[in-house]
Amino acid sequence: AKEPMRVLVTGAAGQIGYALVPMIARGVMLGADQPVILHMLDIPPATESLNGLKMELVDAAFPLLKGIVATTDVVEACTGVNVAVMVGGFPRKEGMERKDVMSKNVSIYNPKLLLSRLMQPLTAKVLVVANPANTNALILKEFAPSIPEKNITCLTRLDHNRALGQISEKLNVQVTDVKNAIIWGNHSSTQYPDVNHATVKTPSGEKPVRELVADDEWLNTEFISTVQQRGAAIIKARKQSSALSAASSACDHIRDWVLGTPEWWRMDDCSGYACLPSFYMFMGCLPIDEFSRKKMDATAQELSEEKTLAYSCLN
Ligand code: NAX
Repeated sequence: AKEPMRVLVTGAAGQIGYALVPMIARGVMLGADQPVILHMLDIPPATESLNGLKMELVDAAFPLLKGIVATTDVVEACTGVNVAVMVGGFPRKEGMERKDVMSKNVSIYNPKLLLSRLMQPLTAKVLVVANPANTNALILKEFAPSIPEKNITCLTRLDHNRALGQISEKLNVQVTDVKNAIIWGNHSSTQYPDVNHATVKTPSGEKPVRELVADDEWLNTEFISTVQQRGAAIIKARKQSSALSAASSACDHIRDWVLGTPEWWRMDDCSGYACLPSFYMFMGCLPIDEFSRKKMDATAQELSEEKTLAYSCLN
């Protein structure tokens, strides 16, 4: 039998945590034959709720779940983990400025304060989910040079999956038949969902999405804004932000990273940040038209502003 893998979920007592931990315990993230030990971290005000979650996990009797660490102690939570999903953070509340949220979150993701010495060995694969996800990942990377850069990523897979979902609905095809969509830039409303290279599997072979949709106007306007604004639409409908889709996409991200995938998908490594060089290197051979370039420049500009704001909060 395989050795259990230790998976840390920070902010486990929150909404995404509640959807995510059972998925991990069922093998959705690391495979149906991979035993796991869950490390769940939250802050002291969430202690009771974290314990309630632990009780539910015990009650669910997940065969793959070999242990549970539920704690508010960062060292205990981080020790020996193989995978770290960083969901813990402060959501923006009414009356709060962007800068207030940034300064709280940046301090959480500043490993000088928290993390750098804790990930031992430093081979853990880290996925930052908490917003601003790209910037939090950048802060983590910049202040924890001992964690290999390629091991720090952030979640854009939800946006990617949203793009696949929209195309699949529009064309009435299986979502698994839609391939090679790209999300460029920030996990925010400036992101650019790009289907210029995307295809759909049909009985007569792979066909470009643009050819099948045959409606450039829809692809260049409504499709893009629907994906960009999907998070806001969910908040409006549910009065709470996306949780199950975020949790499921986090599992997709880690699963494809650990187990591999033949598909294109965006695993933000936040290196170079505003220009994401290694991502561009991989994607560098793609032709980028003027429309796309403008959209990419706008989101790169936002990332660069966020970076400046984040640094001003640290000083
Ligand atoms: P919740 O507010 O329900 O949960 C957050 C949890 O984090 C709480 O239990 C809180 O006590 C805990 N927490 C706060 N500070 C902490 C710290 N220093 N250490 C450990 N835990 C801490 O939010 P939820 O809906 O679960 O969302 C979590 C984060 O995911 C938010 O920042 C949200 O914006 C972000 N999202 C990111 C997405 C993405 O695609 N990248 C999509 C979904 C989601 O909006």
